[in-house]
Amino acid sequence: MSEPYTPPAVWTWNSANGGRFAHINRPTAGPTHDKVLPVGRHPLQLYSLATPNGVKVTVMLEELLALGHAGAEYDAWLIPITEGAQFGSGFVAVNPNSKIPALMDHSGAAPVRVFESGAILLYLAEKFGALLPAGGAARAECLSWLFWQMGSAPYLGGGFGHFYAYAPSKIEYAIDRFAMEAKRQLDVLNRRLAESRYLAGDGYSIADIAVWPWYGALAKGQLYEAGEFLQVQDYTHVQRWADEIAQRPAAKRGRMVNRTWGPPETQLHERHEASDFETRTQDKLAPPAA
Ligand SMILES: N[C@@H](CCC(=O)N[C@@H](CS)C(=O)NCC(=O)O)C(=O)O
Repeated sequence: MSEPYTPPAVWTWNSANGGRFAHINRPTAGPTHDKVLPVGRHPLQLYSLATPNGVKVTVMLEELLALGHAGAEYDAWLIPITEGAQFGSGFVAVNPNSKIPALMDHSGAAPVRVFESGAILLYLAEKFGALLPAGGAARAECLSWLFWQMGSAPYLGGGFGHFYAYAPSKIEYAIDRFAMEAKRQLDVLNRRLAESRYLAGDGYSIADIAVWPWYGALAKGQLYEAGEFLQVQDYTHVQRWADEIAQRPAAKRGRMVNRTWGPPETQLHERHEASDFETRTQDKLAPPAA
């Protein structure tokens, strides 16, 4: 890759472009290999990884269980995306877009597939009648913030995060453009949270569950090591909201599920029973101490 760059008449794929995820990126869709997905004993089968998009769904499921919805019991299977597991035939049948999270609901006469984290949150909220206001202005506000997240986070992750943390060279123009947008988005949230305890109003909802794993983590300096660069401490209302959600037991549990990095006590590679949080899978798999 050289600068300045003049695009050719027809784009061609340079599979080794130096980006951190170049080995899994490609310009075509569809499966690369045959792979049947495992199915556990619960009606809800989640295929995911503890990235911010994955954590939305595991926090939601843990919140539903905490509210007493026993039907929200789930098996969470690990999809290691850096190894290309999202391109297996079974996964692509659940999500033709080959990205985590993806959910199968086996509770009805015919299985239902749901992909896109926002669609999964809405599906679960409607299925259990929880964490989404029933109608009127409150529901409209909740859905507005939910869809704000779905539209905004690609600028944060695919824009700012990519060019600040993952691109093979630092391009000032790209970092400037997306740092400005990331700070603008933080300010949008900060102004809303100055006037409202939660995004949709007084009640915690799927809007908070969608936004917290991205912007709560960003505000606490846990994304892209960009806390100082973006001066995240200045967004005091986002800080207050992020700290409050981080204290919720379901948020603490949800962020552990399908997590394979960080301190061992923060990881639960697969989740099949509530008791897995006490006897974590990797503990069972770990060789006995010498
Ligand atoms: N809009 C999607 C985005 C999902 C997404 O980007 N997932 C990433 C991990 S956070 C992924 O699976 N990437 C694998 C790939 O791009 O091959 C959602 O919210 O569900």
